Amino acid sequence: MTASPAGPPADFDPPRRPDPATLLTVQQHILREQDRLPGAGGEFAWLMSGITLATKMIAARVRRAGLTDLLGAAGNTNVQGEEQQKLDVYANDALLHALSWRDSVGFVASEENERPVAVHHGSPAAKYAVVFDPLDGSSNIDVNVSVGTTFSVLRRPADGRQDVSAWVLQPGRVQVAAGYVLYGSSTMLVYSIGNGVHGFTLDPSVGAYVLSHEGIRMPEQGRYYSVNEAYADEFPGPYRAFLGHVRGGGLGRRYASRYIGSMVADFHRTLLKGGIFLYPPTADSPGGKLRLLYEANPVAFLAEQAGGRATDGARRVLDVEPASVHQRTPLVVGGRTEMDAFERFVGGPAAGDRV
Ligand code: AHM
Ligand code: MG
Repeated sequence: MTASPAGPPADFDPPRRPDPATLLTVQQHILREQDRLPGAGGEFAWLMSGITLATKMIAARVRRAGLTDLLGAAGNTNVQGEEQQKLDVYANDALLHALSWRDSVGFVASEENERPVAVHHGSPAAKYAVVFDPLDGSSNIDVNVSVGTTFSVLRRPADGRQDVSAWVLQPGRVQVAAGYVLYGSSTMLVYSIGNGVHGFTLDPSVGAYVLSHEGIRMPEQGRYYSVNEAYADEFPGPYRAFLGHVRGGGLGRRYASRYIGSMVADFHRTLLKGGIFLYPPTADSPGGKLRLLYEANPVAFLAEQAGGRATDGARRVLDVEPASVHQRTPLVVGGRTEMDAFERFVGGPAAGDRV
């Protein structure tokens, strides 16, 4: 028993400090990290728990996709004119549902909804907008290849404006948090609130995302380049010249190509192993295919936080001022060596503008 300084011995044990060697869940990590965000209280962690809950629901469905009646098209087309998969619909509903319980969420915008959805917009408690692609790479579902969810959290406009444009159409550099969940051979959540990039692996036996990759740094040079080379004849000349330079050994080593066709999976490899991922302008998509707000911006934020860079071929992705919710952009993202070389061929932010 512990002796109390002024009286009889205490009838309780001293506090038990958490053992740093024990498991750290993403919720504990967010609670620890959110102190860095000005004005964020418990509601930010509660918002993020909506994303972790919904993505665990999505992961459970993805894991059982071949066992249920969920494979194949739902018979609808989304705003991009693409066929919606049933899992797209489920994933979108899961995120919308989970976030609609969070008072701090004013608006959500999703790849699967033509217009942003007002959640608690108008309430003084509403501090954030959340934009997401609920199931990226969904054409890969039927063949059991990795897919992902991407998300970005934006703060409500500082000037008090209440129009949806002011809430949602903000440049990526002001993202409060961004991340993705990769439904791969394991399910991983990777996120940043501007203090490095941290990865958590879903332990299905306990249903928690557990810290597995703290402080991820993108290698300065990798061994892979990642692009849909079937479209190479349509790429602008400087892109083709850059790829020829890489193949020809111009970066001082032999590169291999890797292309999954799920941006989250291709980016995840680039983040961990280095190299470069490109979705250039093509004849079909002269402005690029990927979406700025909920695909390119989260990935660009994570890349910069991990020591890499991201450009649209002319500008830093995070500096692009969005004009519409589903705006597309070319995207080139990678480690320092590859991005330096890319920018010598294609252009990009001047060195002084880089973060
Ligand atoms: P989606 O949002 O309709 O799933 O499309 C985005 C996906 C990305 O995950 C991937 O990088 C790209 O489309 C692949 O496109 P392509 O088949 O033209 O190479
Ligand atoms: Mg997508």
